[in-house]
Amino acid sequence: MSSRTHGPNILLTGTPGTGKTTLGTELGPQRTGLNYINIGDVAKEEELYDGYDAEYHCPVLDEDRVIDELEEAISNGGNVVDYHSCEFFPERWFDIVFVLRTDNSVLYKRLEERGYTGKKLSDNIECEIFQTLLDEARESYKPEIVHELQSSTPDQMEENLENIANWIDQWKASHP
Ligand code: DAT
Repeated sequence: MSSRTHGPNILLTGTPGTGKTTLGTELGPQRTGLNYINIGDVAKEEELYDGYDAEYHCPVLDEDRVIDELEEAISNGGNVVDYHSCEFFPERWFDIVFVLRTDNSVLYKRLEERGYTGKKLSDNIECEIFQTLLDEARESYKPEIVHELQSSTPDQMEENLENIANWIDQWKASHP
């Protein structure tokens, strides 16, 4: 069983460009005392890859090694984890899951600005239209811990930050 000595574990998921990194970084140590973990960055630093995806021109994440790498930190609690997929994490890792959602036209602009074009751009927009990550989260975790958050505007970003910070305070108060 996990001890959660350092607080709750939060998963931020959603289509690339919906604001996970921005929200996770803002929530990080200064504001909430929680540790921010970007799975993509961890994989890059530790080279946790298993082959190369020729279609998307990117390395394939070695999910088992990611889990081994983070198991200890996660079981101590107090983490905000950011990744655009969620079904391969152990269900017991997370106390709450937030799925960020963005209006298609807004997301399109953000991904274009990031340099996405062609199939990579259209596949990610489709991923958002078909709410792929929301469905994946609802299938992988208890539906009552999965929450959809709108993340199209700066006001929504600020509102999400406040709501999550409040949730963390309440969790800490009820787990002394
Ligand atoms: P992700 O980590 O999900 O790929 P990001 O945090 O890198 O997304 O955000 C992508 C870009 O969009 C970045 O320039 C910040 C901006 N952004 C994200 N959420 C936003 C919001 N709710 N309002 C305005 N801009 C936002």
